[in-house]
Amino acid sequence: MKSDSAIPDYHAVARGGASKAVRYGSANFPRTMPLGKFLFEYLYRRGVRHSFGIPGDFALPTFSSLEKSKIHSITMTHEPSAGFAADAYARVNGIGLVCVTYCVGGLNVLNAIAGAYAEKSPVVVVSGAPGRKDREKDPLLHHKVKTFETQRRVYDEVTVASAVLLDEQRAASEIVRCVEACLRHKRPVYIEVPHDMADRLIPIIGIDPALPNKSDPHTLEAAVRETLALIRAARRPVILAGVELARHRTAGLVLRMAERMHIPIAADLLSKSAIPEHHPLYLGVYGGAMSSDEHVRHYVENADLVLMLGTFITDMSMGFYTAKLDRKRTVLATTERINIRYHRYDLVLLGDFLDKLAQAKITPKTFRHPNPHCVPTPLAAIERKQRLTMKNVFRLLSLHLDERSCLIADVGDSIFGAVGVRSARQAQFIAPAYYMSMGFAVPASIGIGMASRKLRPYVLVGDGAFQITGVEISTAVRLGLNPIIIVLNNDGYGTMRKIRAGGFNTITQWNYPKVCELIGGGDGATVFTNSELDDALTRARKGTEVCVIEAMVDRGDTSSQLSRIAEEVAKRRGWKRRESAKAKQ
Ligand SMILES: Cc1ncc(C[n+]2csc(CCOP(=O)(O)OP(=O)(O)O)c2C)c(N)n1
Ligand SMILES: [Mg+2]
Repeated sequence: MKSDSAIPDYHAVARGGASKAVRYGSANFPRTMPLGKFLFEYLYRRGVRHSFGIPGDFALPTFSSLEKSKIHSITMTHEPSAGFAADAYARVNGIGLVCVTYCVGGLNVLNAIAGAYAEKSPVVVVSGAPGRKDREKDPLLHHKVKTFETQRRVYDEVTVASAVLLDEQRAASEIVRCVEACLRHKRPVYIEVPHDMADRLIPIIGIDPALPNKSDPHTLEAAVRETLALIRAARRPVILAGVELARHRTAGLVLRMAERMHIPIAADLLSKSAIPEHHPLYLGVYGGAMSSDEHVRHYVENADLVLMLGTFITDMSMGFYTAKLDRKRTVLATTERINIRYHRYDLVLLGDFLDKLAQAKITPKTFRHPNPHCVPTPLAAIERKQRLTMKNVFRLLSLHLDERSCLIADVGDSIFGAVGVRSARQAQFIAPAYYMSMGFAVPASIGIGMASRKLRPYVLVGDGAFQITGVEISTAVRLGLNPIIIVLNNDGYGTMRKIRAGGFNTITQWNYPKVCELIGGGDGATVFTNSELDDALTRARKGTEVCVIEAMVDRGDTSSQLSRIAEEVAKRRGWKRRESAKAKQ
């Protein structure tokens, strides 16, 4: 592919966030430091600039150290929101931080950290805790659940490393071990700071991080040779670019490989936007019945070789098992292993494997894009006054997003419909697309806003999910952030209703735009027609404050992706849809 200054810099997008050069190692620190000071100085050097959380008595000394550090501490309204904000921040920034108090705070944020674990987002959880002295006679202290170890043991299930800093001699090396594990595995870690330890002087010793792992050269060579032979023999190969490419910042390598070999690329729900969506080789989102369109589904399922690079195979991203991918024509390369057809190679690092593939010489394939003009068309005059539909919400958004936008989708039709959002100019996309925890999107917009002031967050959130964490916009107002929040009001739990109708899908109707009055900031509006949404989005984009746009859609109206998936889930679970009969519930 020719380089031309008029061609957008796809590689800059695929590289993701800037990698920060940091200097660390014992040599760069004084010989002793207060524990809290070292903790936040080390996190700062490893890229953390913001922390999200809520203090508590056991955490006050830790919060004082945080406040004195170069890290900006942001107090949120609720710990789950702090977790979602830190998760989204980590996805853009490369590492995130949550600071909370013992159990009431730590266990409150647990669900968000579980989501970060499931979707590989590198978040460090720092929790205050009862002091070393407090623990001596095992008293019943407030916030304690079962034993003083309870919170740490719970966290062991959702982290790749944990430490309780009760020993001055080992504190520095424990901090380094946890933070490095977070960065290496791109998964959360847990660091507990007893309140009487935060100000203690600790020796700064033994903190040189371990050397990075290396691939076994012979295994690497064999895996690459076999993959290249398959690529040479294939007439219609396709790349399924997975989320690990975004997390490990290796999408650029895959893009280079695709361009040299002329192989088209599809993403999945979790990795959407890891590969620039306006690239000429990009097909769309693949996910069986949930694919962004029939062209991409057809192309991937009829390919004679599917290179799944950094892909998580989940029920969600594979469209509830509607994906048709045959192992005998797939290569699945992840940070855990390389699977080629029916066998696997261990001891090969994904980055090394992709690097070798990107350098290989292969005669470019012939490829004709099946759907080159897939960007939605603007509203026709006749459509402007028509009532808003889910389909048109996603269509209008596609027309408004640009390279400075980050679309954040919450769980529900927001996420399913967003599969089909396709902007002519590359917008970023973030969603809890595997763990699927409601309430992610509004707080995530605060994380994104702090991670990059250049990105304007567009939040798509259902009325149900908004009721979980929507008031967090008060933090956005306080920080001077400007997310555009579209509340999709379909009168309750639309996704659930599609699968099984029942009174349990009913929620209280709020007057959503009025939330701005309650909070004392932001601009609220309700829209009923296509043109009203179009105009509200234009106004919001020109403005500089938080906007809450309540988009009224008919109950029962859904995106085509959700209709197909709901049908599939109900069928598999043997449920009959009684939606029309119980439409009033
Ligand atoms: C924290 C959490 N609780 C419950 C669920 C189950 N759930 C999935 S979608 C959904 C309804 C979402 O309603 P809404 O936000 O209004 O979006 P809609 O489905 O109407 O588009 C529920 C309850 C979940 N995924 N996460
Ligand atoms: Mg709803």
